[in-house]
Amino acid sequence: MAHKIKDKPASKTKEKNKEPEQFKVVLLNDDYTTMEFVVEILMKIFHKNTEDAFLIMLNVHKKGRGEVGIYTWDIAVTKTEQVHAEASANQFPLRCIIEPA
Ligand code: TYC
Repeated sequence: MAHKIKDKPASKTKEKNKEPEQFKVVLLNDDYTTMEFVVEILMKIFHKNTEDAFLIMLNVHKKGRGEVGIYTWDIAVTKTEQVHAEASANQFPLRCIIEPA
């Protein structure tokens, strides 16, 4: 597999009686993925409305990276894999990464 997602990092805090750990999905800019495709991905996979999807896409385009949402580990991994699968299927290099929230 070309880009295997790393294992969940060890928790720094005791998990007993705590809310589940949260992780950021961070979208990365590139020069080849179309703005339209990024907006579509944000709507389809992250359930953003048209306006929010456009603003997130533009922020990533200008700044190089940007937070898309905060999720539990399993959901963050699933969404990241969905983005990479859709991007590959459409021959775009679009990537996102997972970071502790
Ligand atoms: N930079 C891309 C372009 O100019 C658009 C883009 C935005 C790509 C956000 C990736 O995560 C991204 N076509």
